[in-house]
Amino acid sequence: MSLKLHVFPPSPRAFKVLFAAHQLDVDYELVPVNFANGGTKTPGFTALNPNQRMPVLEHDDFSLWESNAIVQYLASLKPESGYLPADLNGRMQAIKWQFWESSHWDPACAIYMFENVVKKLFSLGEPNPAELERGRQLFARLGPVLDGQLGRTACLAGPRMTVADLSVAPSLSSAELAQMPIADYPNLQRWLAEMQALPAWGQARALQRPAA
Ligand SMILES: N[C@@H](CCC(=O)N[C@@H](CS)C(=O)NCC(=O)O)C(=O)O
Repeated sequence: MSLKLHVFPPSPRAFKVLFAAHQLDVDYELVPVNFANGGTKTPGFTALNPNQRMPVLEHDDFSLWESNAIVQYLASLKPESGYLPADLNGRMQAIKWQFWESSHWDPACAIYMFENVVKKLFSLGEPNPAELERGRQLFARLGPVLDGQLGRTACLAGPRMTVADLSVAPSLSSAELAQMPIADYPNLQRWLAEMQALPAWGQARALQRPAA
């Protein structure tokens, strides 16, 4: 198999590319990389991504880092899916949400993940209340943006699923565990339930938490 995804499956950023690969029906080989054991710091991995971060895609002699770029690449392999819309306006609406995810949504969700999940997992001490408050403030600003959009359209960039949904929903793949405050957002919850009902979500979930 020539397409490889180098991932640490428990991470939401790994979940994102795994969910995308399954939803788009792209064949891949999962190459586990554990950053907790220095797996992203080896010379081989550093040659693939000088940032020493996963996920990384390798396809024959091509490699790519940044999870949202990987999602776009996977969608480009399946143009008939329409997940990266052919029309310029539709495509830019979808890509806009990927930029929003990288710039705003992922950093806010990552605070909850780190404080409430990662610290426990790696015995890094108690959650920091000041950090959780920073997360709460960011989430209070971003939640209404997402919820408002999902009140207007079935999917994030319109009536059909696109790379926007593939990129934004995975930050919520451990929402309960991370105690993210999603209760007040009914449209977000409706959309998340729809994403969770997809077989691809279940397949990525099985890789994220094999024992769950
Ligand atoms: N913006 C990047 C973020 C990637 C990232 O931060 N990956 C983390 C794990 S979730 C990582 O590999 N960290 C390893 C380290 O910091 O040593 C993306 O979306 O791909």
